[in-house]
Amino acid sequence: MKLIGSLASPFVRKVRVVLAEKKLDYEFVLEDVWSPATTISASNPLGKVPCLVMEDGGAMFDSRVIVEYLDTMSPVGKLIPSGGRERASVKVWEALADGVAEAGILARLERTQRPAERQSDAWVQRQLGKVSNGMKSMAQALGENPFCAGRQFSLADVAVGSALGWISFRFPEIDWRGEHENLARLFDKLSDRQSFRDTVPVA
Ligand SMILES: N[C@@H](CCC(=O)N[C@@H](CS)C(=O)NCC(=O)O)C(=O)O
Repeated sequence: MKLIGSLASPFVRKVRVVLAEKKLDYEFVLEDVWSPATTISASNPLGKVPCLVMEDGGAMFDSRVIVEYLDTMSPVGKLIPSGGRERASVKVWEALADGVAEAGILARLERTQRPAERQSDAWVQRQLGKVSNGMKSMAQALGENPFCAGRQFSLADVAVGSALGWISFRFPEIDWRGEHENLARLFDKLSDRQSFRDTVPVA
């Protein structure tokens, strides 16, 4: 199978970490979705990465669907509990982490993709407020637990690590490490894993 993605996207990173943790083989195809020459819409009509292209040519998106599928492909390193509250909890963590990254992306796009005179500072602040609230909520829910969803490494940690890594990469001025020491400890622990080391965001 083939993963179409970029080296900066937190959603692509989430999928790459899952592939590595589950020891699944794949070809990584880099795509610049912002280039006029991009062919991403041939695989994903929404024009976004990540997109997984399977052996039969079928394409799958978005990252939440892809990681759920990948977790069923091998019993190695199960990342999503099979049902009940445990499963829902991991999925809520993922939604929260993805939401933080999405809000950060919207704030950044406002600053990087629109002419200065048409940028809305109110919009940027609204999105950055979601980033800040989202991280506060993560820190509260994590408390002194070793991992996000209980005692075991799961997709919740993959999603949180990918989102926090992206925020540090694109918004180094946001001092989330100083505000939330428990999140910083978790992030440092996750960053030691080979799957995270191999996927540090690159511009
Ligand atoms: N909800 C999607 C979000 C994917 C996404 O926003 N990807 C960005 C890169 S970080 C993208 O491809 N953006 C291109 C665009 O919005 O046109 C997922 O989880 O896969």
